[in-house]
Formats: sequence, structure tokens, C-alpha cells
Amino acid sequence: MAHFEEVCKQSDLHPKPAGLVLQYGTAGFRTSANKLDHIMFRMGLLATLRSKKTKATIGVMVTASHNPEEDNGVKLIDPMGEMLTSSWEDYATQLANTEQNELLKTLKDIIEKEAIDMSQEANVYVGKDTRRSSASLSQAVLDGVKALGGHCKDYGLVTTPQLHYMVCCQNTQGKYGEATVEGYYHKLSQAFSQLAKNASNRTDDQKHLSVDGANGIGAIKVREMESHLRKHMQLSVFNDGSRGKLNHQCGADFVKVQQKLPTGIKINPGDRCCSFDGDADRIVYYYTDSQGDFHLLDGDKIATLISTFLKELLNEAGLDLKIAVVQTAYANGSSTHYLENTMKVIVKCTKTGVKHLHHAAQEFDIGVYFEANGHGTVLFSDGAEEKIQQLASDTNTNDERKKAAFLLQNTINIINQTVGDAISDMLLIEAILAIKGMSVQHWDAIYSDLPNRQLKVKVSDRRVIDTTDAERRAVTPAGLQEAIDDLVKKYEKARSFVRPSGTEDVVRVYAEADTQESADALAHEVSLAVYGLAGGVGDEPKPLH
Ligand code: NG1
Ligand code: ZN
Repeated sequence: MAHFEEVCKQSDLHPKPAGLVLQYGTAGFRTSANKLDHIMFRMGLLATLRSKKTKATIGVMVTASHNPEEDNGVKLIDPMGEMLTSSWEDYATQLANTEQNELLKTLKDIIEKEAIDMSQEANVYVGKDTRRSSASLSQAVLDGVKALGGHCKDYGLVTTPQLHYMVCCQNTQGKYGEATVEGYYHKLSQAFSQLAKNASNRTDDQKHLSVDGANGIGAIKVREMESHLRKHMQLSVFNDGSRGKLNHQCGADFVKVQQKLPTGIKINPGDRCCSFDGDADRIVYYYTDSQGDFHLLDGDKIATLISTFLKELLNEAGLDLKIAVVQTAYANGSSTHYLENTMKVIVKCTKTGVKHLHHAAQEFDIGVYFEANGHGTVLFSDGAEEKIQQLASDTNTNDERKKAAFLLQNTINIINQTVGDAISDMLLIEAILAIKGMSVQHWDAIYSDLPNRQLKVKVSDRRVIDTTDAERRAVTPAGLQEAIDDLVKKYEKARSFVRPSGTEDVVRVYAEADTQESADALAHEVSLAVYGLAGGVGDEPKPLH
């Protein structure tokens, strides 16, 4: 019982502001850093219980990803490196919102409901991003783990996907790789050099990539990795955190939503560039042309490039494996059309939020999933991995099939299957472009995006909007979907939907149409409908032009 006394004592050092209510959403807890100390302590407690329950190592990552520097957040990582299972998300919310004097009771309720053996050992891995608040907040997580008698390993500054990788390595007894940052660099860079061997002679220009590190952890980590890649890649890292502010006018979210270059990057027309987000689990590519026009290659273009590559390799290897691409409603209509009609792969649409995509991708032999914002990865089923390994080691296979199997094998190794990973995705994309001898312009030309626009509307309670059909249609408030349908009819090749954000107190509006003017006008008109029918607050949305 000594642990419970310690929990009470320590909890007094991490008190909950009375009345504060927060919810464990699609991205864990995320809000202003100054509201999170008690949440961190309590997530340390919860991670310890989860570890006892699963008899495995659990991860806790302190980050608010692409949010402003002033915010922070926390996410728990389950044993195979995946997101925390939904039933425990409810415990996280309960524990977070319990007032100070009820904490022990709530904790004991969870222990009882889950029949947790408190004598079981617990292990928790903790990581943090570069935010100023992350140091003390991750200390609060460690305090929580220790209060319940758990063991912790503090990885310090790591990207979100690196911590997911560590957890998976640990719980697979090293089968997935070595649970160190060095082990991560080693695994990925080995696979990259194996793949890069298959590229015909590339010039230094072709090996060059400009990286916008969003002034965050990704910049630090890609620099650390650079020495492992030197022969095959030349990186110029911008927004490395030495001067600019985290995610401010830079990073993957800024580039995707604003559809323009980040500040702080110096490039020439035609140069291949990419941006990470603040915790390096998202990546988007882009370039400017000789007219100075900006071209974005987002998660949809990345999914197309990767799935085309994999499909070609499967054909060459003569392997009959089912490959699918999983997207959300934010996927550009042109990408879905191309994937379904030209590439003829299965396309699935799920609700926004990585865990939905991840689960859907697990249903196939090979599931490529990407959110348009650049978060994504590829999942290989155990059966698919086995078939690929068998073929690669089969002495009777002819050279062409063997080469394809070898490429597939190294593709598996370069991918972080636990979660979207900017560094791993970057290496895979660079390898594919090198092997195919493809420029960023050729890649971009595979299909043309429909012009689109994303807007936000502030309403008094965003929960009044309920959606269906993978968030593509609004069920409530009454009349909203009809209004959207009428507006969409006014434009060519148009589509629009609205949904309450899971990470910000806003309603998101998405529109696409045949021209940018039409997409902008439609997004504005739909914003007005949301404002009028869903309880808009503040000024009425203004037209973009
Ligand atoms: P919300 O705020 O629920 O739209 C955003 C992203 C998601 C996902 C989460 C978690 C968009 C439109 N939404 O969610 O795709 O990445 O953040 O970080 O990009
Ligand atoms: Zn992120």
C-alpha cells in the first residue's frame, strides 16, 4: 500500500486546477502547456498501470506536434508501438479530470476494473520534444511512474516516431531493431544504402534535399543521422531551431495549409524540398518552378508514389499480395480517382485520426496509409513479410524476382511500421525517386491535384456537428448538409465537408473544385453556413479575396 501513500504525496506536488476538464482525443491531451502538469503526472500513473496490465513496456511522449510552441501535450504508446487502445483513452480522460481528493479512488477503480496485479513489474519509456515546457512536463511523467513503483527510461529529446520504435523494439525482444537512437539510425540507414545501390549513377544535385525542420526535434535528429547517409544523400537543413520559433511560419502543417514555402528556407527553382512537423511524424514535399509557382506534394502524392513502387515490385516478384491505400476525407479527389481508376488499387476512406487509418491498413497484406497532411506509413502483415523473406532467400528464384524481393525486404526495413515517421518516410521517398530515376517534377506530374481550401470556423460548441460516412456528411445540425449540398452544386468538380476538429476548438471546413477561385469561394460559403447554422461566434467569416 506504500505506493498509494507515495501517489498522494507526489500528487500534491502536481495539483489539478479545480474544475479544469480535458479530454484524451485523437492526439492524446493537447492544450496550453501551463495546464498540463497534473495531466503529465497522472499519465505517468496510467502508463504504469497499462504496463502492469499488458506485462510490457509502455511509452509516454510529451509533445504538441505542429501546435504553437506555447502548447504541449501527451500521448501513450501501446506495446507494439501503436496508439493507446480506445478503452484506455476513457481511463486517461477520467484520471485527468478527477479532482485532487478523488484521485486515489479513480486510480483504484481502474485497477479493480482491469484486475491489475499490482505486484507485476512496470516499465515506461519517456520522450519529449524541444518545447521549453517539455523538460518539466516530462519530469512530471517520470514522477508519476516512480510514485507507483514503475521503472522508467528517459530517452530525453526524441521524435515521436523514434519513441514508438523504441517501445516496439523492446517488446519484440530486439526483433524489430535495437531500442536505442543509434539502433534506429543503423536500421534505417542500412536499408537505405541497400536500396540506393539499385539507383543508377546519381549526380550530387540529384542526391540533394532541402529539409525544413520546423525549428523542432526533427531538425536535430536528421542532422544526427546525416553522417550515416553521407554517401547517398546530401542534406541542407533549414529551420533547425538555432534561431526561429517552433512551427512558426514553417513546418509541414504550415506548408500544407498555407500552400506556400516556409520562411527561413533558401532554395532555387526546381530544388526538391521537404518539411517536417514539430515532432517529426509528418512530412510533405514541394518545389517551386521557373515561374516561381509553388508545387506541393502532400500525403496523397506520397501514398501514390509508394503504392505504385510497391505494386510494381510485387508484380516483378510474382507475389500475389493484396495492397490497399487508406485515406481520409481530406484526400484530394484527384488522388482517389488516380488510385482507383489508373492504378486499380483498393482505396478505403476512414475517419480523421491516425489510429483509424492504422486499423484499416491492418486489414490488408500491405496497407499504405497517409493523411493528406503527410502523416502516414506502410503496414505489412506477418504473412506478407514471411512470403517476401522466403522469396528473397529462395535459391531457385530467378534474378529478376529475387531482386524485387530484395528491394521489398529493404523497403520493409526502412519503414517505421509503428506510426508515421518523417525521417523514415523521407528516406523511402528518396530511395524510390533514386531507383526510378524520377525527379520531383515527374513525381508531381503523376496526377494534378484539384485546387482546394481548408478553413476554420469558431462556434460556441463544436459538438453540435455530428458526421457520418467517414466524416463526409453532416448529420446535425439540421439543414447544414442540405446547405452544403446546394452550395457544392454551384461549382464544377466540387466537393465539401465539415467536421469538428479533435485537436482545436474549431470546426474545419474543406472544399475542392476545378479552380482555386471556386474552391476558395465554396469554402467561404460553407463557412458561412456553419457560422449561421452551428452557432458561430465572433466575426462572420470573411471572403478570401
Ligand atoms: P483535427 O484537429 O481533428 O482535424 C488534426 C489533423 C489530423 C490528425 C490530428 C492529430 C487535419 C485536417 N487534421 O486533427 O489529420 O493529424 O490533427 O495530429 O490535418
Ligand atoms: Zn506531429
